[in-house]
Amino acid sequence: QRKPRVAVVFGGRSSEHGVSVVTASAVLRALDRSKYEVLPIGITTDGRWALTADDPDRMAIADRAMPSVEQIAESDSGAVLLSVDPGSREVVWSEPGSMPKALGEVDVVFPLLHGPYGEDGTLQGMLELSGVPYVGAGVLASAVGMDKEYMKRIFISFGLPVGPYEVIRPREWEQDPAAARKKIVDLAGEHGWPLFVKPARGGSSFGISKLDGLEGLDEAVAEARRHDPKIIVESLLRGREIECGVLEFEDGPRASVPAEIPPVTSHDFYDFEAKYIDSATGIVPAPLTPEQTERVRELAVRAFEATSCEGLVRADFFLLENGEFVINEINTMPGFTPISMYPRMWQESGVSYPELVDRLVQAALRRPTGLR
Ligand code: G1L
Repeated sequence: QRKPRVAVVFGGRSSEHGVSVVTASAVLRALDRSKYEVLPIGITTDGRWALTADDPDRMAIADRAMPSVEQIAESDSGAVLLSVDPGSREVVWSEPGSMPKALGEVDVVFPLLHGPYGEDGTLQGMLELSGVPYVGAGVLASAVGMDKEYMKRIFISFGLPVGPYEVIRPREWEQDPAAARKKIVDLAGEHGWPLFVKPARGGSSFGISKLDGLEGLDEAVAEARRHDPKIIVESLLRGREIECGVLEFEDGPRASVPAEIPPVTSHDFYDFEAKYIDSATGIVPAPLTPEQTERVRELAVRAFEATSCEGLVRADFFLLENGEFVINEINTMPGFTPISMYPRMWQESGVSYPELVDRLVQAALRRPTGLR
């Protein structure tokens, strides 16, 4: 019997292109070759799809420089769109103006892409249409994970505690900015300054401002609106930052031991890897009481279920001074090198990195394709 063929898709037109290549390097290294065939597919920084060398060593950080798909592309399709044939599950690409070419059959896709078209549900939608199973969150959970407003609405409706916030929609700001400003000022009136003004969608830290008072409010809104016409304003949550990983096992999702992210002091030195790979800083397991640990693990699994996640999720919380947990966000595509928080939390829970990668592929292969 033929081994399942896993297509690892990585790189892409994102500021985190290099992080994605480094992550793909680790995933390619961890995939059990006696069990799976592997097809590495890179996306260049200008959006062309290419078959790349199956050579994890060439995809690592070298001399403090991030690797790129350009460096390891073997056959560059020149195509801007790759698709998967729904009948044959054959990966095909077409160069503008010529016939589509087949790359080979795939049984499951492992998407390692950041930002728009990677983790917002659009790539996932393309794979749904193709009938190919893929690792991680589906269309809805991916899209919800990228929209801070709907994420909070779902948390609230499932009884998960969230912090104070307001949403300003595009037309609210355009048609009645005074009323929109009042919503923001009233939030501060009730919960105090500072406030954080953020684009509602997009996972990165671009476009975020901290407001200590009325001064700079319009500029903060304008800056966030440059990234997304819908913005969200959040109160500062004072407390400890706690994260928890959820992973889908054969019998359902389970929570890892939680981790704590110590507060950053302004003069903290960030080394190159810590900054890009979300590593080193976290304390695993988090120093919590057994009751606190149980509580946060229960909330993390509930967040996974509430957003109908699949495969995995990292849930991020604040532990407030009054002892209550508040959920800040979920991440359907968390940092995923062996030294990133999510794999570290599972390592500490008895699941090694290769086992983690294998469980994710197996969970994807179990999931039904087509109408569901
Ligand atoms: F497929 C998984 F497992 F769901 C998955 C996909 C992507 C887990 C983690 C990630 N993370 C990334 O792709 C990234 C953080 C490296 C994007 Cl730059």
